[in-house]
Amino acid sequence: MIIKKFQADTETEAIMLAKEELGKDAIVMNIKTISPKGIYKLFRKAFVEITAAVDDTVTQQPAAKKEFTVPEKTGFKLNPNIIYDKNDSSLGGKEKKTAEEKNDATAIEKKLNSLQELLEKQLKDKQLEEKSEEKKKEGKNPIYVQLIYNQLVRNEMDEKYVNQILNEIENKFKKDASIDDILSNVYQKIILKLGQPQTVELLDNKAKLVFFIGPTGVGKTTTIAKIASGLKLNRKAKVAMLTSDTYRIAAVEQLRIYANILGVPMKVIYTEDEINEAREEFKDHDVILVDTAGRSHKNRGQRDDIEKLIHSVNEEDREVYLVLSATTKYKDLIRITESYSEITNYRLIFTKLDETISVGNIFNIKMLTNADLSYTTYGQNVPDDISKIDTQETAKKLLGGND
Ligand SMILES: Nc1nc2c(ncn2[C@@H]2O[C@H](COP(=O)(O)OP(=O)(O)O)[C@@H](O)[C@H]2O)c(=O)[nH]1
Ligand SMILES: [Mg+2]
Repeated sequence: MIIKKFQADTETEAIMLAKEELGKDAIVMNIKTISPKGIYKLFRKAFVEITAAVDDTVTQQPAAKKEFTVPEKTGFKLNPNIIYDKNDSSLGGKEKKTAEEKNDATAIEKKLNSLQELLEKQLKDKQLEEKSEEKKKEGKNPIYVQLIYNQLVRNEMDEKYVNQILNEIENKFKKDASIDDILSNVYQKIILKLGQPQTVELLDNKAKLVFFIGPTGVGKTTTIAKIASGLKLNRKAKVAMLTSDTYRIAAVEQLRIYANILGVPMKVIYTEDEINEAREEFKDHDVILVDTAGRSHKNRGQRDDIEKLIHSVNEEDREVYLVLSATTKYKDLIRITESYSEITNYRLIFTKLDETISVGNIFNIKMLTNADLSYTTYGQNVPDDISKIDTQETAKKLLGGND
């Protein structure tokens, strides 16, 4: 798809320019009358800007707009990726305007603005399209697959994994497969790859040690308070808390405040020996939640401390959760997960989902680490803003719009 803007004194002239350059198949996507503002009024009169496009990749014109609409029943909402039709009068592609239309200037302006937004989206799609040229050539249902590809990449899924999924499903389809078929297949693949979430499991007659590790500020302490509350209120578990985050006084105080509110005991541990003492002290408890300091990859001592602490507890008596913020850049998430992988296995908690619309990184990091997903948090409210990750909802968000 080639999309270009043409300016001329009149609409007809602008259209002629477009046809000259893009050929007779060029379609008009948007027409705008531009009145120069401020000082430019003195030098320029109003002119017309049209946006025209021609499809240079697909030989058969994918004219049927409705083919791109996802059937209601799937519940998916694809972002608009509409191929405009020059016969669609709502696009203003007519040569002559009636007097009423001219009077209704604000309504038209509104319409054009929203078209502009769609157009910008399309331009973005075009860039994504170029990246996936190869994919397109081999695809049996190139348009549908392309559409799904664009959507997943727009939601920040790594192209590597998007290709992997699409390669897995494509071959199974005949040429006449509907977008609904393909979509539900991709949806199922995503859910399968996200896997079964795992959350805190209690032991029969022993205290389970649950460690929370991860960078500073991602929400470890807040998440511990949320989980503690859930275990206490919903599961009637006897909860205790420890913290080894002794680098900042405020961090200790923060956990102490939550412990007081929840009415659970809390202790500060400085050494490996102290964790053993605390385990002895809380041996009649069901679960001991352990807060840790955000480990700096530069600080070797800090890293060794966490490693020692975790490995002082038998694997079957412990669970380790790596807490990550969904707002962290993909590159940084890769670096963080890799550095924690050096010291332990873990499950993944994603926090701050309320602060981002893209859930692609959840999928990416799941694929990269092959760790189990567990909880997501979506706000600062303790204890409400947490739940076990809903993989169906995540898959829908990946395939759907950003709302
Ligand atoms: N918006 C949002 N903020 C969160 C969420 N979880 C934690 N926070 C906030 O992030 C900040 C750091 O949280 P904290 O638990 O101290 O992080 P820690 O350093 O990893 O222990 C605090 O202001 C929290 O209220 C969440 O799910 N959404
Ligand atoms: Mg903390």
